[in-house]
Amino acid sequence: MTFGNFTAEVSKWKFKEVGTSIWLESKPGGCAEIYSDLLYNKKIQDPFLDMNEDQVQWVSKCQWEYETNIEIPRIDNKEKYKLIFEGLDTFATIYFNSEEILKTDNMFLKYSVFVQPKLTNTIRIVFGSALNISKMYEHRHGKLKCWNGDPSRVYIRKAQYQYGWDWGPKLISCGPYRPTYLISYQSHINDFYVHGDVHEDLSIVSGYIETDIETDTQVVISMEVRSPDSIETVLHLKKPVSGSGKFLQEFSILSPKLWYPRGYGSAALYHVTVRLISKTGNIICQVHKHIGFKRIQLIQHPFLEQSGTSFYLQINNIPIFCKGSNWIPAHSIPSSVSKTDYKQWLNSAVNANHNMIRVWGGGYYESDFFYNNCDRLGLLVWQDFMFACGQYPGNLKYFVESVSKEVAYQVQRLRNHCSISMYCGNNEDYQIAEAYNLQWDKKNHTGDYAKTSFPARTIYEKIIPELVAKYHVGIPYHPGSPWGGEKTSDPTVGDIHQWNVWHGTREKYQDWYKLGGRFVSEFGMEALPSYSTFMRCISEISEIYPQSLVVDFHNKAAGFESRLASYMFENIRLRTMDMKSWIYATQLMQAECLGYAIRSWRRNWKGKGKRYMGGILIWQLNDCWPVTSWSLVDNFKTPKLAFYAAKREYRAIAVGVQRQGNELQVWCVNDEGSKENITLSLDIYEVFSGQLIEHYEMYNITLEANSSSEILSNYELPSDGPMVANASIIHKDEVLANYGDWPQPLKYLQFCKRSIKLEVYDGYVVISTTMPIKGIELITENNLFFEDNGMDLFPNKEMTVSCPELKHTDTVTIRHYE
Ligand code: BMA
Repeated sequence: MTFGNFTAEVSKWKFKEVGTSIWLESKPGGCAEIYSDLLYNKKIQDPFLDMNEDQVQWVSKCQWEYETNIEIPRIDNKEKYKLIFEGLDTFATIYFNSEEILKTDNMFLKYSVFVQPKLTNTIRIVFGSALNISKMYEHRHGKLKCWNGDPSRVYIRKAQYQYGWDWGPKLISCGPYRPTYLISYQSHINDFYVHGDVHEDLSIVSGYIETDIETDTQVVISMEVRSPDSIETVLHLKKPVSGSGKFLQEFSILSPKLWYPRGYGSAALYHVTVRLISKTGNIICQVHKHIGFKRIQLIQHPFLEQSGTSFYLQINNIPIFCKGSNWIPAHSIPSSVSKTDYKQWLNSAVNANHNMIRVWGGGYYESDFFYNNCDRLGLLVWQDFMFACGQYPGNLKYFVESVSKEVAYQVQRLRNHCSISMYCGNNEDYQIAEAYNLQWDKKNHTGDYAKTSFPARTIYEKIIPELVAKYHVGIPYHPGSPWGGEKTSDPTVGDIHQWNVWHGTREKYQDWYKLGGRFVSEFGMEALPSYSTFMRCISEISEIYPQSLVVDFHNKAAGFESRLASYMFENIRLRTMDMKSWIYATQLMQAECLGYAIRSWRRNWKGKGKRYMGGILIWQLNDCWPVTSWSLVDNFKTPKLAFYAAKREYRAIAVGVQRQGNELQVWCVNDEGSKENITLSLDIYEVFSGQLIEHYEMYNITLEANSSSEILSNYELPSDGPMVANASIIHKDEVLANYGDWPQPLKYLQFCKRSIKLEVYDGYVVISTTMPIKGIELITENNLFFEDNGMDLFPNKEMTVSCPELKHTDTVTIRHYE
């Protein structure tokens, strides 16, 4: 917030195609993009509806211009006037009162220009066609390798997913997509940064506040740090200054309240305010930030009993098992994502027991609002730089210069966010190098790879790490995702993307336990979104069936028919192929698949010196349009059943069961402190009849702190028919964790008729059964959110499922696997 000076923000643009004469009003709000503006004016059909995406491709081939007037309250010759663009997508020529003042070519940069305004001013921006320009570069420099989208995309610094992805439409937009404003000042705080080093015994944080100011006169900088609970003023200092520059103020805080990721403590944030104060004591300018302090290490040490090295984060001396998913842009048109949307999306990550989210490299650097919320929620952010699945032209001067500015700017912005916990050079560009045999000499560490066919190594191995080390000291940097070891697929070093389920060799998901790595930063399975989502994106009801043209159009994954079909046919009994049953079946399959992976991989978090796996990130949390994809939650924020599977498996305490032939192994993962006097209760039921065959209890179990504990290694199942095992971890009558392990594949199971008792109340339902039931889905007509869904239910384990908006008069229907 600024005082004294003024800020005039653009709230409304008008726009037209270059060369035409009719101006149209932009969507109100000040952040504008061509697709949303044309849609707002009903000049195009909704690209998310039916197959309209194909009809709107002409838009990206045109040039567009945006114009607005900006009024200012006064002109004072003593003041400076600066026009600021938080984000321009991408090739913009900007005119201020008819004079050209700036040309841009990078969507990820903030631009500012000093101007001499009048009381009323015109800003006009002409946007070139990014598609035509990237094609022009490609024509000039040659076609480069890539997966997903038009390969010319790698030549320009624009959100790559807009060129089309295996979950997203091709909508190559343009426009002033982030805020534009004019500020005036005599003295001004451009920014400040708080750097804090936490001592290894956590007893003190010491560092500095670096304030970047501009001033012609003598002013006083005041720096105030208040404790996270706002009660205590930890620091309040004033310092006179008489010129522009960066001012450093050292500080230290004894017994600091540190920032912890979710599940490990509170995400404590100090309140830091920097002010400029005039000679007369007036506040001229003030900037406020919420700052957290953490000690972070990426632990990569060798093991005694396994090859390779660990790969996990240690925060405030606590080893953290990262549980989360990958974040893609929440909309094909970035400015369409509202603050409410961001909050809801991040809350869904929290609701699914995430402690980490990976901002994937094919989108854009998110707004501060996104990261502020991650800071507040204690969500660790794995931040990719914006390169994905491509051979980038790291040998071209214009490209390297633009990237260097972008990285320097973004790191200096992001370093204010305590949630940032890992920087990563790119997404899968090293895999591209492997797939296309690009020249990648692993012994060459000169930092100059411009003459090889993999010139972007200079960016990932020299430019970015140097800038991260300069501006955000102490945050781990990883050159790529995946990266490490002899090959990017090496499961013993660094992270891997495990796509041999779905893509690759199409392994069975029951074999996930063989497919882990030190950190799996991507793996996934597709499922259809909900029926209501199809109702909203397909206008002809006759097109809403599993194999229809339009349903298929809303799936962009290569070979999805055979991949989805093979996992379905391997696992799930299909009694009918009507749309609702197909949706349920694909969602159940996805939920089973992801549940298997998380359960078996968390088992490898084995305690000191044996942290064989340090994290799991599901591909992907969200969608950018209505589509069948790997997401947990669809574009209209309706969770799929896999959302709940992730939520259950990511709980702080979770029990796992693995079958080896006729024997069961049982373990329990525990992210909390150690727990004693734990009981394991095992109920074995015959699947068809649902009859209880055996009950077994084991007492006095200790769950080790922050690790998995093996409980049973060879419990023999009765051999007369398929059996389902229900394992519960109990402490003094409280069930801490519960899981049902069914014979695989599920398609061979037969059941006698099941019944579920359902009671509906305001805000919750109670369900119970006399026989084990798989995959219960609770549904209301208006899609209300249940806190759990798609769950298994066992006799004598009545479940209360909260559903805050439910009324006792609502109709709740139930579907389950049979
Ligand atoms: C990964 C991602 C994306 C892609 C996904 C699904 O490798 O990095 O590029 O969308 O797989 O194929």
